[in-house]
Formats: sequence, C-alpha cells, structure tokens
Amino acid sequence: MTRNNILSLLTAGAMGITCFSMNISAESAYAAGDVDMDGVVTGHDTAMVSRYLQEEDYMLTEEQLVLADVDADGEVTQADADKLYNDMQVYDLGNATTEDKFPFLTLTDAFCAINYYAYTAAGIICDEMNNVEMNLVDVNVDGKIDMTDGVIIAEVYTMTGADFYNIILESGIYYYSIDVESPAYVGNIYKYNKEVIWN
Ligand SMILES: [Ca+2]
Ligand SMILES: [Ca+2]
Ligand SMILES: [Ca+2]
Repeated sequence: MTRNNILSLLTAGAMGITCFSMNISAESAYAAGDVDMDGVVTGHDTAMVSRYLQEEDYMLTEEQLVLADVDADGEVTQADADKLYNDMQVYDLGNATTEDKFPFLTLTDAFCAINYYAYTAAGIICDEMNNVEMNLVDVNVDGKIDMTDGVIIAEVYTMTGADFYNIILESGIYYYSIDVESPAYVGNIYKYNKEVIWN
C-alpha cells in the first residue's frame, strides 16, 4: 500500500470523505503549507514534506498532512513538495539569517546553528534566533538543532561557493542528511564534485 493510499484511508476513516473540506477549514488555524505551524511558509515546511515523502519512518500528524496538501488534491505527493519549493517558501532551508541580503546559505547560517547548540548544551539560553529561524537551521528536519545541522549548512555553502549546483535540490529532495542510507545524503554533493573535477 502506498503512502497516498494510507493517507486517503486515514483521512476517510478519521473525518469521512464527504465532510473532508469542511473539516480542513475548521481545524487548520495555519496557512496552507505551514506544516511546522510557525506562522511562515519556509524551506523548513518544504523539507518536512519532502522527508515525509522519502522516508517511511518520518511521520506527520493528520493536521500537518492537511497543511502539506498545498495543491488541495487530497493527497500529499511530490507535486506538493515541488509547489512549496518553487512557488511558496519565502526563505530557503538553512537560511537562519532571514534579515540579511543573501538569499543563499553562508557560514553565518552555519555559525547560528553551531552557536545555538554550544550555548544550549552549556545550559545557557540562546535567543539570537526567532522560531522561524530556528526551524530553518534544522536542515535535517529531525526536530533539534545540533552540530549536524551546522556541518551540513557549511557543506552546502562550500559547494555553492565552488559553483557546483546542488544535486540534492535539483533531484527534488528538499532536505539534507548525513545518513548514507538517506536519499538526502549530503555526501552526494562531494561525489558530484569529484566527477566534475576528475572525469
Ligand atoms: Ca512554517
Ligand atoms: Ca496534494
Ligand atoms: Ca537537526
């Protein structure tokens, strides 16, 4: 059974098909696409939908699934992730510095993630980022900000600076991972780099 079928069954069972749209408007206090419910549609929302589509064990709640169905066809599919990425998100995943002029990731973004982790690990409150920015630096969408996110942002920054396009994003996967089993594995960026330089 595919994920879409499961969603359809789940939705039908929980709400009843005939009153589906009524329940959406009644239950969703958030804008379509705001899957993490932080008030802004960003690359983090896209990333959550993308990981949900790619990895079976990554779950979204029923309300999040409704919010994720941005083309309103009753299913959460790649089309929703593509629409979020291409037409809806206002900040890119990893862009913690939403106030700056740079639309791409910089080392400042990596620093924000690492600095936040260092402070909180030391028991010190770090409030340099707002909720939207904190969600944005969680680039592997595992619900926490740690060294992994900082390292990944730095890797993406490096490859962007070296003028290699981002093959993960280009392939329609909109989050990052350092897990080699994940389709979002950032090591693929390095692989591409070597192919370009040495082949
Ligand atoms: Ca959001
Ligand atoms: Ca859809
Ligand atoms: Ca994370």
